[in-house]
Amino acid sequence: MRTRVFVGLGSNMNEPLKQLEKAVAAIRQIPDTTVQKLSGMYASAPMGPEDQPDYMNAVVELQSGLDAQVLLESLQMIEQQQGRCRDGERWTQRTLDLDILLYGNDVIHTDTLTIPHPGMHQRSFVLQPLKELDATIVIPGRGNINDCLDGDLLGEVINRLENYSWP
Ligand code: ROI
Repeated sequence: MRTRVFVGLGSNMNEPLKQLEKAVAAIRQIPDTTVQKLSGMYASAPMGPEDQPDYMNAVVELQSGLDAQVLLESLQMIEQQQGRCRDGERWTQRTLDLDILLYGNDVIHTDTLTIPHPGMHQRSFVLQPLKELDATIVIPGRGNINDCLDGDLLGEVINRLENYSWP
């Protein structure tokens, strides 16, 4: 059985756009997993400390037969391959961030994984690209995506790169 999964991508170091493109190429290699759709590419001001470069953000839709924890480990391996170090401070710049946003309609709380991704319902750099993929999404525990977008967003400015197309 395969599950519909949405993964958020973010980068603000070492050519962020290339980092996201490389990450999607790597995600395509994850076993028992296919990329169904890619959102547009978004430039966004940093949420959190402002003394860091702007981000590139996007969302990918997958079908995966992997369970959420195994998928998480595959994504963390890709983060590491692209030079992410996790020992630094929270909410600072990063070469690559891959977050499982939604895993079917599952609600998961373990030591390593919280799904839906905490905070996603308030981040326009997640909600806007997600809405492009499916405007009818319901975030378990948070409601309809449009209601989230009309709600209490943590106000970063985001900008869709209208001329961008994925390689
Ligand atoms: N801000 C933006 N705009 N995009 C991100 O992907 C992002 N990721 C983060 C923090 C530092 C919270 N801020 C971000 O982890």
